[in-house]
Amino acid sequence: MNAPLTPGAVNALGAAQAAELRKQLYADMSPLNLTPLWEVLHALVPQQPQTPCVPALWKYDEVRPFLMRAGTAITADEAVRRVLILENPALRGQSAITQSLYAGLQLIMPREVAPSHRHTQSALRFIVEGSGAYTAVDGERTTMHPGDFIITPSWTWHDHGNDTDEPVVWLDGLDIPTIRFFDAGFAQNDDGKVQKVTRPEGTSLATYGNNMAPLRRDAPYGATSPIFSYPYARTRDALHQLERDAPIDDWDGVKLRYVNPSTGGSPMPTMATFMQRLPAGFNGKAYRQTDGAVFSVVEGTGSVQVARGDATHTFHFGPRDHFVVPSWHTARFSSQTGCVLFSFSDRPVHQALGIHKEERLS
Ligand code: GTQ
Repeated sequence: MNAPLTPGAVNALGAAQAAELRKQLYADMSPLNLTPLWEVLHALVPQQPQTPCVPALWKYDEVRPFLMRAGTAITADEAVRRVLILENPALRGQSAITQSLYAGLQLIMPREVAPSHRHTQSALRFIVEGSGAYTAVDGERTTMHPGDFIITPSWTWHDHGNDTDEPVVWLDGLDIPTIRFFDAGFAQNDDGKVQKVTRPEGTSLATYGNNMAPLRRDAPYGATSPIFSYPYARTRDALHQLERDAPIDDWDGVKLRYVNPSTGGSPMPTMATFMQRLPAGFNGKAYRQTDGAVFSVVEGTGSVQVARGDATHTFHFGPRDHFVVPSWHTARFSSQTGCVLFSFSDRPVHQALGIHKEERLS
């Protein structure tokens, strides 16, 4: 046994002796669940974001056959939600596409119903293939068309159904990993499979989607937008008009964010959503931001270079492909044909915490 050392005396020891002293300290205190900060400080407080996530691309041509096989392997009823999760290759087994976000492709076959339930997790639906399925939220049904962005607010009953003859596929974006991080998730199944329709389709859009609002009911879903569906037809018109009539941003092309009309902020408290048009011949500049983003390609083709340090991924994308640009990776878009891209991220959380950062590189 060494005699007790006075503070500073460790400086007089050789490196091997100091290392031995520390090793013994760590071993002796470990049963008390004590760990030395100085061994991990650099990793705990990195000089810049060090996400474990990697860039990844899911080509729809490759994914679709597995979705259709899932369609024969299990019913929507038995599965509750028949979804193939898009897992970040570096987060396999965690049901996450970034540290904070979940993404999956949900399939509903003709005449099927995905039964009604509700949960704390917020969900977005971005319609990828097929028209005419519906999602019902809080008594109001919304018919899905490719490119529509549809919201399921936290803790609202929702079921999905398909009365058409075609399979319908959409991208689910949820804040599942975020809610899991806070250990704040609740969920319930509804009594019936299909919730009762209490309001005609389009009521929420008519009430809140025309730059007007009711006099006495301005936030029926708290921090979440009261508009359930943001139809693609309107979004597309806006982007095309801006492409013709307004300056094109060197980084984003023409990019708009969806808003909660009650607040001007994001449609959901945990997720921001965007739609952008890259004009034909667009050759964008590189940017990076702290919020990792998930993209769904709506129309056209293009490519994106996603880089961090020496590692660069180049993804060539077309309609219905999906990809993820992780936190603090630079992204640079280009498109010969012109294209339209939907995306979502956890930006509102970064902004609420005062930690959002974006760099536009030249
Ligand atoms: O449609 O309610 O992809 O609860 C994952 C969890 C979809 C949904 C998902 C869900 C849902």
